[in-house]
Amino acid sequence: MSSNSPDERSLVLIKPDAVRRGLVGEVLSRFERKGLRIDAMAHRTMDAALADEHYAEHVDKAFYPPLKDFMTSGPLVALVLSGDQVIDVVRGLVGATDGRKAAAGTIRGDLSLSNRENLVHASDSTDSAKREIALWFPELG
Ligand code: 3AN
Repeated sequence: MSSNSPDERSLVLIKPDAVRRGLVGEVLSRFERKGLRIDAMAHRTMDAALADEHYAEHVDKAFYPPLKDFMTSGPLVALVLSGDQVIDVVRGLVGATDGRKAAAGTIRGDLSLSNRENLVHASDSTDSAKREIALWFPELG
């Protein structure tokens, strides 16, 4: 990205397991210490319709029904983060999907033992970030 391009944005969800376990501050502080900016933040509970839209690419997968139950099971914290190459930077901080396999030093590697209850969602491309930000924070559009 050239120096005069606007910084990227990523949609991040600190999932209900992180809220229940009291890990919101821990997760947020990792993003802040990295130097990323918090452009928006909201305490929300995902309903069924929002889950189906957010996970549109997964709705037909076998793991989706329990994932939907989990994601709608309690409040989460939705964030828009920005910074240089934020999408890849955040995916690196979060770690591999399965917390049992994620590298030590990552959020999932340090704090999750599950591939469903894995604490954080983070956009995986600029297209998904645009779509997800419009879904969660339409006012930023
Ligand atoms: P990531 O969040 O690492 O981008 P995706 O987009 O492949 O992973 O999957 C979305 C979410 O679905 C994951 N964060 C995880 O909670 C859940 N998930 C993915 N794969 C599985 C699986 N095999 N079994 C249970 N849950 C899964």
